[in-house]
Amino acid sequence: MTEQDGYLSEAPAAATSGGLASERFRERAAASQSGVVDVERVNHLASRAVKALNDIVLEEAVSYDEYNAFKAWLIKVGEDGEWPLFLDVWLEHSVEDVATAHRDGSKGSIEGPYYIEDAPELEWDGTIPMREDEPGTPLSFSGQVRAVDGTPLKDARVELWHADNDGFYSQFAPGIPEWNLRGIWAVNDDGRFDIHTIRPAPYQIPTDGACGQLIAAAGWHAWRPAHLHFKVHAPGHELLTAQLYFPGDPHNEDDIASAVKPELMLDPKPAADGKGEDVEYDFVLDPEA
Ligand code: MBD
Ligand code: FE
Repeated sequence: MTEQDGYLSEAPAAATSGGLASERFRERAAASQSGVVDVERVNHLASRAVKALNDIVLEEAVSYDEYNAFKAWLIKVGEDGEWPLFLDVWLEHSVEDVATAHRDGSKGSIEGPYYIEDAPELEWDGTIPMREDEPGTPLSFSGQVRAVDGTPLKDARVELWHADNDGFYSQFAPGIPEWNLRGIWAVNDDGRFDIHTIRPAPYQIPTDGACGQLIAAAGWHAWRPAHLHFKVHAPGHELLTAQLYFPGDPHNEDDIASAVKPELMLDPKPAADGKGEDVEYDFVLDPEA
């Protein structure tokens, strides 16, 4: 990764977006107590993690100065509430690969730190909640939800959330209406959806917190390419969590979160009515095990 000039003059404050992601995660974790308690498994994974770090210290001859800088940085990640951001940017992509390796249906991608449950439910061809003067290119996103055998899934629901034209997410940046650019659509009897929104901007992870400090210190860049986030649900089928991307984005090849896959690239066309862009994409869901 290399240093790059930003598109944005201002970045969201770590104190808001990173910290809020920690609060939201705590709320959801409390609701869904999955609890990893198998002693053998914890022993195995924790031992490997500790060994991996010790190996780095020994192989790289890490100094006390470096060790103390690492310690100070870890403390700051917690203070800034940036553990969800750090983990979702640098680790979740591997967890997602493992979780979905068995699938025959559509490729997925990471959820990231900015998903919120229970977004407004919209009519089947409805427009996502947005401000009256919402900046950005209009985008019509249509397609079909199917099973791997090709059957349309008429009970599917498509959830969409994404950043605005300045790269900010509602509920994680100040001054944006609560459910802006977040919605849930039921498909029609043919499994089809017809969603109206705007094109999101590329996203720069907060530069003023611990994650930004690491990025600057390592000479990396802080960018994710512009993306739409989805969760596609249908009874009896595995939940698909995905992100879709736009061709030509300067960061499709070096996403800081390593979450781009060739199957997730959209192909938008100028809209038939001359206003913005139209794009088609189908989601194929695997049956529940
Ligand atoms: C995002 O918007 C995102 O999708 C991920 C994965 C990480 C940080 C910000
Ligand atoms: Fe995102």
